[in-house]
Amino acid sequence: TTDTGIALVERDEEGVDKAFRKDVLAGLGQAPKAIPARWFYDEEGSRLFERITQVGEYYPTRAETEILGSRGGDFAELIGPGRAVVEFGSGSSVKTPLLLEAIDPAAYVPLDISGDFLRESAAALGAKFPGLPVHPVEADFMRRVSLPDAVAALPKLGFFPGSTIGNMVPRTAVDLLRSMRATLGADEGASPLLLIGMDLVKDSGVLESAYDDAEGVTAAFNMNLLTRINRELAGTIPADAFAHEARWNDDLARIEMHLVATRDVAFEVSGERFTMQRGETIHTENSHKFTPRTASLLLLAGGWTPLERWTDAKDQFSVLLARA
Ligand code: AVI
Repeated sequence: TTDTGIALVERDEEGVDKAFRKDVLAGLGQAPKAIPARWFYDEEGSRLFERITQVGEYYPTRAETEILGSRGGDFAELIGPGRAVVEFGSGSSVKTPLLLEAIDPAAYVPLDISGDFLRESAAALGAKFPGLPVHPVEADFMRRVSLPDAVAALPKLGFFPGSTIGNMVPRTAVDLLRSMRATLGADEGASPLLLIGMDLVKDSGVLESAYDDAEGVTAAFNMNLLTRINRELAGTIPADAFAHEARWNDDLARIEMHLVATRDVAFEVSGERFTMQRGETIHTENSHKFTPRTASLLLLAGGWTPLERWTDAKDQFSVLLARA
């Protein structure tokens, strides 16, 4: 799997992230080779991802921001004031303020595995909305999370922008949607809502450019995984023997990112030896794209009933509101 998943960091005596080593060794040892996309996001990877969101070809961030910025009236009407907004992943970006401004929430609860991101985004949001109680929770939201007592009695709105759900294979995406229901109290009889961003199927040329921009930022983001492996896992992977590739897999409706060996190579990682033939790839990411029907089906499979759906003016990206 190349899923974006998260787990609390456990290190060995040498400070090596054990899960990273396990995933990389297992992923390089299997055929075809694949490493989970979550390992892109070291400091450099996170910085490169921020740059991706600004390149011309990468439309999702702009399109989703357009939707959130232009549908405030609808959000106010359908969601209403007084909810605790629980954001899955830290929202220091421009997107979260757009939602908070529109619906006048009673509290904001950012959930993130990374305490650093969490504190930064909580502080930024707190400064922007001085009267709003902010309760950051450091947690792995792939599992059910206990929310702070302070928001126990409030109705909840889950917020999961960015089409991050698309980085998961359907089975994992459904598990996450079900965990979100549990985190938001649906199993205790509450009626939470979920506002979620889901990218749309479109012309494969547009999609492939979005994941292979002319400036090479996405290529650098993909290649940075090799740099990270070499640095953190005593790797000897020759970066000059690999090239970035973004391919549209039409059967599975997803963009796949691969690192393609441009010649036969042999290298070591954590003392283990691997060989690759020219043309063989390491599959590093899936980014699933949806149609209105597949988006609805996925939500339904995860225990959520779609209520409303919005797209940007160019019909590139969708934001859906669902109830548990
Ligand atoms: C984080 N995620 C939604 C991005 C996406 O579009 O799948 C990650 C990304 N990978 C390459 N470009 C952006």
